[in-house]
Amino acid sequence: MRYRADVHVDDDARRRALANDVRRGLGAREKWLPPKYFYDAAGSALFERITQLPEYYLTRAEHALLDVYAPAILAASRPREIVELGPGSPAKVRRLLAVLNGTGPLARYVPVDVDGSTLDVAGRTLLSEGAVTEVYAVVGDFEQHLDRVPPPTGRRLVAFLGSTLGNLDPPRRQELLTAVRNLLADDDHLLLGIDLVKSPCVLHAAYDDAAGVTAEFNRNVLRVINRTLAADFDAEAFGHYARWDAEAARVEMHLVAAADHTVRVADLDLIVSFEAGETIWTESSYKFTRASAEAMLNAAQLRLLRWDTDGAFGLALAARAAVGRPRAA
Ligand code: SAH
Ligand code: AVI
Repeated sequence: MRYRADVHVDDDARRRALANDVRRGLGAREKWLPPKYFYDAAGSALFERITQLPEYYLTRAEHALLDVYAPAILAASRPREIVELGPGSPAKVRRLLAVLNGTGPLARYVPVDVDGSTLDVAGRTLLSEGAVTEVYAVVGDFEQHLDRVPPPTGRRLVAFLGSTLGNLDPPRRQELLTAVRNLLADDDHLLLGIDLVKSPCVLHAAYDDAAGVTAEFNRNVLRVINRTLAADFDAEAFGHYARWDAEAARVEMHLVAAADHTVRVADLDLIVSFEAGETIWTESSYKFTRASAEAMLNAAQLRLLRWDTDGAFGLALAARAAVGRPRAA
């Protein structure tokens, strides 16, 4: 059993979750949709194109940091298994494995992602390259299914890269970090990749690229709703809008209706009305400083051990904080 996939989000579960979120999000006065629905096969491919755009510095910066600091990070964490949340492609874990493989292949790689097709490709590629001995893929939602991560085979490193944590609002990311902490024993570590607060122009360009790939990625959520719930969105009737909110430290992505119109979501028996200029808020991408990252980790009973940065992006290595035990009477 070198490759195993446990599927906790099948097509049916995905459809039910999307139906709920569409009812709630598109029924709200200020319309919204959660960003996890961007990632069907087409959306994941669009995201891969985003990572290669000149304006989208995040992936390049994180790869460069991993190339320089992976040896020190791995010397500090010495994992036998890596649990990776939202890996998408195997490009980043491969950078960690390249360093580890001096000491033999990793015993187990446990990727957790809603997009099972990318997990399949990534897992089988890593096995065929001999970089890992076993892959246990968890096809699930990392906000709901972390309890399905199998018991550890040895010292564990949980990797959450690409600043995907920044796509969650503060209460939800605290919840997630607390759940991640529960995956860690005293000797285990979390490697968190997060994007940093910087010039608004740089941030804005990264989320509104000249070639329009991010706009297509944004519209993809409408295509997912059309296909899954028999809706009749005309994706081209929505513009792409990105804005930096300095106070909240987040880039927001919205879809903007070009004209008054209605959309029918047949499977939900739902009609949604749009006025010209009305938006659907589809994603937040929170940005951090070293101080805000450390405070967030501490609030989840995690302590920062290393902070590696190029000024644009940060890699935080953390472990469980010692929790004070009640004194014996
Ligand atoms: N870590 C990669 C990919 C980031 S794209 C990188 O840094 O480039 C975000 C990934 O997270 C996608 O593969 C998407 O399918 C996954 N994802 C997003 N929300 C998720 C959720 N709630 N549960 C599980 N996976 C999720
Ligand atoms: C996956 N996530 C961290 C990306 C981000 O930067 O927030 C998704 C993305 N949205 C627009 N471009 C890329």
